[in-house]
Amino acid sequence: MASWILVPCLVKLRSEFNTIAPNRDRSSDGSVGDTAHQSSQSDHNPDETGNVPIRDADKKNEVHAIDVDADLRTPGLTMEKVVQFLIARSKSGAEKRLRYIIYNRRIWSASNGWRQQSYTGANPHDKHAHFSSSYETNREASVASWHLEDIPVALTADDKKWISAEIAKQVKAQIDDIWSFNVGKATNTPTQRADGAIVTTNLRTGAIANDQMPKLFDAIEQLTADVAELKAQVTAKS
Ligand SMILES: [Ca+2]
Ligand SMILES: [Ca+2]
Ligand SMILES: [Zn+2]
Repeated sequence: MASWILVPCLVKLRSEFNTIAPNRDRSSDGSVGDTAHQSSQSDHNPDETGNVPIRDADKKNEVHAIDVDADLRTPGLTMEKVVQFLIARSKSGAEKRLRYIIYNRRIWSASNGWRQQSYTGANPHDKHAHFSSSYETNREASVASWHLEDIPVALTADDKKWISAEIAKQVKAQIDDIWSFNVGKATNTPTQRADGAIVTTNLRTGAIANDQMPKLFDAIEQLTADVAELKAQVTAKS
């Protein structure tokens, strides 16, 4: 049995790395064990034909580990962040598909409550992170989301510049609408555009009637809502 497959849960994990870091360096990526791995016990070895720590319930020749290059080439996103995110989810019990993670001279294992321990193996794992999966049929087969897209990524200087400019632009547009008394445009319905014209005239002549003031408040509320939505977008990005 020469052929092997990578367990689906790790195929999914790798594809999520590709989604959050499309330009990541892949030169230290790996799945199936090389000759060096084959001589020793490793989750990188196909489990029905190679030396692995666990005998599973099926006869599928599966590899239960991937190495992911640590260089994600994505501003604000580091392998450390991804590793800590997966450890936190595993620790909380939300994620059960991993057995252990090795990264940058440290190892975290399910069997040890995901406590950090120093890793003293020959390879320091500073160029890649190693993810070993469960050998339980349901877990290894699960392609449910790993939620890597939820990892908070710091805003770059360019992001911040863009957001500031965008906020300034939108606020200015709304204030222009209000200060040019184009209340109808700010609230953007035909009736209100018509009402807005009346308000405009009356404001200019200083003869605004009380029942027209709510239109102005509507416009201001719209401005507040737009700014709140922008803030939400900024929060989602930060
Ligand atoms: Ca198997
Ligand atoms: Ca299996
Ligand atoms: Zn590895």
